Amino acid sequence: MPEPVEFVVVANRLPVDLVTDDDGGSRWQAAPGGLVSAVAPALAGRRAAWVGWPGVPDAAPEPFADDAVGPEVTLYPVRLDADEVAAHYEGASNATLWPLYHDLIAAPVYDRGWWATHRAVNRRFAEAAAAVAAEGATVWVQDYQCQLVPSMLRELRPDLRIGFFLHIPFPPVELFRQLPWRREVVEGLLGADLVGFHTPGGAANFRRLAQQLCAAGIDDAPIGLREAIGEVHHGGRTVRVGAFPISIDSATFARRGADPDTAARARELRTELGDPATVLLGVDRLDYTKGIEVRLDAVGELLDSGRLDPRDTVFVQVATPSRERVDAYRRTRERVERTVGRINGEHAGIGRPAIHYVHRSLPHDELAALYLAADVALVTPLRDGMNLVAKEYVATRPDDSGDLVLSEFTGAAEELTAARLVNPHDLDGVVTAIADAVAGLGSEDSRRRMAQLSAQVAEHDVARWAEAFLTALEPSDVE
Ligand code: ADQ
Repeated sequence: MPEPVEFVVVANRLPVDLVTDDDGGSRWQAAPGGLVSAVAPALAGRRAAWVGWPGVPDAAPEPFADDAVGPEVTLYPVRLDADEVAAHYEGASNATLWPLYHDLIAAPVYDRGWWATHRAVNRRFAEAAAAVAAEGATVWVQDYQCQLVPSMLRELRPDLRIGFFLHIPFPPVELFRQLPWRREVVEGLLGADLVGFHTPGGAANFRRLAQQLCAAGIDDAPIGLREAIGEVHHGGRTVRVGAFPISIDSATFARRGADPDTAARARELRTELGDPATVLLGVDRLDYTKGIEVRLDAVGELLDSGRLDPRDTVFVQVATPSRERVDAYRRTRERVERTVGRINGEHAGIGRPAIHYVHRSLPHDELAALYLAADVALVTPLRDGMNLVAKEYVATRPDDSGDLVLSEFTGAAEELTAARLVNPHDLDGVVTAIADAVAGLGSEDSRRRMAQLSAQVAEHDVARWAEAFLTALEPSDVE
């Protein structure tokens, strides 16, 4: 067993996934998604540990290091068997909590068996973290799959400094109260010294909830919470609650965008797309929260009405496969692919699709070239904690060209106020915003707004996010 360390990250997944190749051999591959790209830079140069599941059932490799986070970070795989993956990950995390926290876009399933497993898996994560943390170490617990870990870990190791960050929205109290295990979740989170959310609204929802569970006596045995600004007092401890909007490594994206190789690849991509006048782009995990269908419908209407001409406009939608064993995801994929097929059937010329649909993950460089090649990025989630793609698009473009259509229901919209903000439920509004973005390309107005967005993202990068969170997690003088 390697030496205990001063800094531990706990997340449902390790930053690398164990993948099996066609020849039966296995290797580690960088895990997809926003969490890893945000948390990994905070570990740079620290002797640290990362506790998480390696992404496949039954795998229990020894602790190891990987280039994804550097040689100083020991990765501790937590073994989950196939039933636990089904109940904790696909069930309680992705079919209960995910839809509940994203405003019930899909109906949450409340299954007691799933929850019992979810609890057991959270305990396993807490035990693994307790085993690797040095006396008085800082442990940073990540996201909705691990909300019970803070209180379990505090019970095992009261000496630790524990932070928790939620990467998805925290819902309004009226929705959260549906959860049969609501009290357990709130108490789980209150095991932390600091609970962080993307937006002030999420933090306020949580504080109100913690207060209500006590003051309104909703549960049989109120847990005695008292709210102060940014704080909840619970069990003789003070838990800080705040907003820490996450971001990206803006300089790295800017560097990629300014690289002549990226520019050359972007030109090549436009040629491959048939040299259209306008390229629209969407990049998402294929998730029902991302509003992929909203933008497909909007682009479809613009093509139907002739306001966009398929001979000079193409829409590239990159959709990374995600949670494919969860029913709602399978249905979303079917709907998206049917709609792409219908629009192409009606508008594509032979050998010239109106919509290019890519259902796989792309390497960083290719993604950067796409960001550069695209005139307008369409980011239209029905609900999203932050949305890093919006920030990546803005940060990659070196010359303030382009435009961003951004849903009001993303955390990013609270910071990127110079984007063309849309209500994704208002199809007419989305149609108009896309048409205006295309018509306004190259205008003084779009350059001014892109410059504003670019400055915002450059200044508020992920290092600043991590530093703000970890500084707030340090013990204060008044404690
Ligand atoms: P996600 O729901 O995964 O993250 P997002 O913030 O957009 O959503 O991050 C996705 C990441 O995956 C981006 O870095 C993007 O570049 C990458 N990606 C997406 N599709 C890709 C593809 N086809 N190929 C390669 N890379 C791809 C969750 C929350 C968000 C929150 C983040 C971070 O749902 O609201 O912003 O965590 O907290």
